Amino acid sequence: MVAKNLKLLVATALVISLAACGSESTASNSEPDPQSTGAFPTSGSGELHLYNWTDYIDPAEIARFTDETGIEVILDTFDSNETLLAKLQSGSTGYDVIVPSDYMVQQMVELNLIQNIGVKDFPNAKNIKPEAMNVIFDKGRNYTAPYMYGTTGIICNPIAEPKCKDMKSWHDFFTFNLAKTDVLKDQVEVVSAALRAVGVPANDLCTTDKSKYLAAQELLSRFKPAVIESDGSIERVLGGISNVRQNWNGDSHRMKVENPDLVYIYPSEGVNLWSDQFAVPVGAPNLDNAKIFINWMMDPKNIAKETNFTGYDNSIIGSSDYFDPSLKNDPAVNVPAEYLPLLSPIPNCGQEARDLYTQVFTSWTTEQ
Ligand code: N2P
Repeated sequence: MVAKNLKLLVATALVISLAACGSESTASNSEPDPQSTGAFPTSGSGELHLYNWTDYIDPAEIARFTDETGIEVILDTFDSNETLLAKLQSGSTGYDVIVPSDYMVQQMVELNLIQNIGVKDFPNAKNIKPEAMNVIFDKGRNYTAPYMYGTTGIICNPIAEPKCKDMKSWHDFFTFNLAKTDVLKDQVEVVSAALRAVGVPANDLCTTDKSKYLAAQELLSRFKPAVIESDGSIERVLGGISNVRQNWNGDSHRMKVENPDLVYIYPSEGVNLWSDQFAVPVGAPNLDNAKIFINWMMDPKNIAKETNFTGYDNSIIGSSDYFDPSLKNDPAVNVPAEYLPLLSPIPNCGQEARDLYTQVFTSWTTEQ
């Protein structure tokens, strides 16, 4: 039952991805770069520079990886795909492994920012679930390996703010204007939710119809959250600084473990389903260590520890055998069947729509 739901969730994403791909370009299927071919590295030493989302990897697992491999991990963090992209575009970063989301992978391939490392030939690539193998942003898995995936909904503290219990939709979220409302600092998440709230359907979230963005902008201009921030949500919600928040499901799960009164809401207009990926920037100084790290993370026991830490599901076969029971019992993580039709992949838009997202988000955050 549980496994079936999780499988359905990913399958739903893939079916919709394939259906939605249309004229969007897709990552190429070319052979690995000559410099990255050869036998798989078996032992390590030296360093690995990891650039990851904030609070998105278990420090104890980093330590265990170092014990097992001799590779020291130096961690730096970011708060959005756009921050990650800007960092990579600013020039040589020294990072060996980065963690972009699905839609950003495709942009990074097109911009020649990440390299074809031939993930499909890694020893643990056999553990990737079939439905996560032939993904639209990296067909056949050359550039990326799966890390966590999840959804973006609303977390509500109904004891501290009884009115958030009545929120059924993104429209409610943006118009109730409750005190202590908190929102992601993420242009794709905020603008796509606002577009949904003004009636744009999931399969049209990359529209270039300016009237839709004007409607979203008008809605947003009357929305005054107390906090616009992606990081630190767990502390704010558990500490009573925020009572209602646009939130990722894994962070929501971690909050719910501490405060079972919290409710994760699946807004009726639809919910973004995203998946984060390991990738290696062009020019990474420690390519072998990057491969060893990514392969280590595709071991079911190792990735299960990350799921248990982050609260998000993953796409590695056999890892759910090691999941904490709290994950399987939480509707924020194990999506109830009735909500599955609401999920659609986070939009991977062309440049024109991306620019419109940026315009709406920038003018809204500037006027706050
Ligand atoms: C958790 C990071 C979630 C990543 N702090 C969302 N793509």
